[in-house]
Amino acid sequence: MKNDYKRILTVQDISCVGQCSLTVALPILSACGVETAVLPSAVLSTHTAGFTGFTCRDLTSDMPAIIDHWKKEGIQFDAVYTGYLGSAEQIAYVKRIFAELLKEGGVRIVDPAMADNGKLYPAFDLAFADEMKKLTSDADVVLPNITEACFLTGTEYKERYDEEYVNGLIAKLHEAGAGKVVLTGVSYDDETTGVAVFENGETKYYRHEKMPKGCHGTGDVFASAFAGMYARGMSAYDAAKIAADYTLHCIKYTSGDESHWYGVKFEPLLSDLTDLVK
Ligand code: PXL
Repeated sequence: MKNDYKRILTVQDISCVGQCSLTVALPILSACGVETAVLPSAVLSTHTAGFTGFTCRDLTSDMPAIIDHWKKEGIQFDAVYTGYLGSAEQIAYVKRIFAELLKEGGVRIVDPAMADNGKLYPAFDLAFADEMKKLTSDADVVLPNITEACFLTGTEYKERYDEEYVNGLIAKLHEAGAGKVVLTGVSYDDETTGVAVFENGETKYYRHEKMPKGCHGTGDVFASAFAGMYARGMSAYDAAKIAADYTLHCIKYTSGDESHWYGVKFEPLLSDLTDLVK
């Protein structure tokens, strides 16, 4: 019998509270119907975007023994999806995972979660962005937002831009080595936003309604839904469309609740995904 039950590994931190990284990736990937393995890169009490005084235990030194154990057990993955990573050393371990733990034909999905709104997240500097650039060059699919794409390609960040600017970012990412590019938060007007997806030599744009206010954690919701659907064998465009619709639904469901500033209420809407894969 052909084994089409896909197994994905996701490598990112656990922010214990805050609805991002692994607390989002694990349920969403599972809802996409893929067996989900996790490699936590760090444990933080909360995410770093808005909370103060958070704790952080770096788990980098556990990573080589975990990789070695999986190798010894002959454990391999159909896909590896990386999110928020904490250091150049962790990026080096991810490269090892790509080389040693992927099945033949397995896919490397990199969300270079490190920046938004023109700025790097507080924990990162330009040296880290350079290391991330090398990881995205190894990826089969890279999922940056516009800010991250700018840092990865040395392009000036712009709030307003045209298709030529977007195509330029995509071309530079592809020339640097990324197979497919899924550029998120691509917005040409005040009412709509969308995803520009480059695959098989062409770029397609999926446009949808833009909510007046963004929410923290939407990048992780999008990337996880994308990775789950892509790992199932969908095209990047179809996976991006599903992920964008789901993310928008989550933002709408969360909007108006000022007390929920730290993340999106994605849990009650997981059936959007499970219904698609039944
Ligand atoms: O959502 C990305 C993310 C993941 N993990 C941590 C973060 C952030 C964004 O700020 O701080 C720890």
